[in-house]
Amino acid sequence: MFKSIPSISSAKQLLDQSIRQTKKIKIHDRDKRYEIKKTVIARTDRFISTLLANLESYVKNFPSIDKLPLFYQEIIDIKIDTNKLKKSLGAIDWARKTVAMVYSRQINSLTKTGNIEFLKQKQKEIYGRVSSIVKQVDKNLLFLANAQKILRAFPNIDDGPTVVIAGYPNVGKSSLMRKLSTAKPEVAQYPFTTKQIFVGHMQEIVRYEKKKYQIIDTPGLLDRPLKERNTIERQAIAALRFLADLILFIFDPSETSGYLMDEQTYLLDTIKKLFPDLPFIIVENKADIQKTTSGYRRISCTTGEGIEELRHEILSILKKM
Ligand SMILES: Nc1nc2c(ncn2[C@@H]2O[C@H](COP(=O)(O)OP(=O)(O)OP(=O)(O)O)[C@@H](O)[C@H]2O)c(=O)[nH]1
Ligand SMILES: [Mg+2]
Repeated sequence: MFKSIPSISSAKQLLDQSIRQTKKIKIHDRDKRYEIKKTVIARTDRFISTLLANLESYVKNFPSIDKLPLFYQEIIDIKIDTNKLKKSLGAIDWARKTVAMVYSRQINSLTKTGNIEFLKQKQKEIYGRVSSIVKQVDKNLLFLANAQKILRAFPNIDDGPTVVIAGYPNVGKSSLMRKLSTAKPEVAQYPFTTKQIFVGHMQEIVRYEKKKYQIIDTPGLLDRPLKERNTIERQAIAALRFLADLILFIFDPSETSGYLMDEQTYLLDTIKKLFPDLPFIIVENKADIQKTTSGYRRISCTTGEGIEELRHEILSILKKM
């Protein structure tokens, strides 16, 4: 999705890179003075054009945030900060325009003069002014470099039928994802192991035709108001809000997760209120160590109990989407 964004250099790297491009340039002329003049002009030109091409490619290859699917817009705001991202892109564009303007104003004095000392002095002046413009946006370049790394690591999401797994931390969401799909998110015995959403797929052959459904593992949620939620939890809410056609809610009645059933039940009620129009499948995991009489489907990611029946139920709902 965001693979075309180039990696972003710092101001110093950009300037060094652009200078390096000029080093090998040498224009030959029988007249020594002309030779020097043409070489200085060609080098300055290459320095500026390399710089402008880089700055332009940064701005052009960043996606227009407002045109992205809502889920990506929300995740960008959570993980990067949309306002700061827009400001940084604006600053880079300002630098590009300002460099181009400075150069277009100075280029005449380079071409018109016959005085070599003056020419070299002018070239130095242009390099100095341009360098200070680029250095002014160094912090913006740094911000974009970090944003680019985050964006490139984003999973690809399609708009096909999607089930989103939700529940308290440590209840076995990622373990279930590993059972139901080919994706292999990390599983560990502490809360908030999963820090971002993971995308996997479930497949089914219907009359010789392969059908693919999306399954999404999310970070754990605590039962608390949205504004108190941390950036990890907010990603789970964004997945539920923008991607889910079906919510698969997992309880851990063994409470080995560290969370009481009461808390988990409150969370389910909260999520049901947030998404009243979505279908839910509610399961109790860790049936190998705790059995209840609640009547919810019991599964165990450890022994595999109930997993195939659950797969069947998920597919039968997604198939109708
Ligand atoms: N006994 C038992 N343990 C399980 C079962 N499923 C998961 N676990 C264990 O529960 C712990 C948490 O599992 P995860 O799959 O990482 O849980 P999670 O909900 O993804 O956790 P977060 O990503 O932190 O929200 C791990 O130690 C798992 O081995 C199960 O069916 N039975
Ligand atoms: Mg997890």
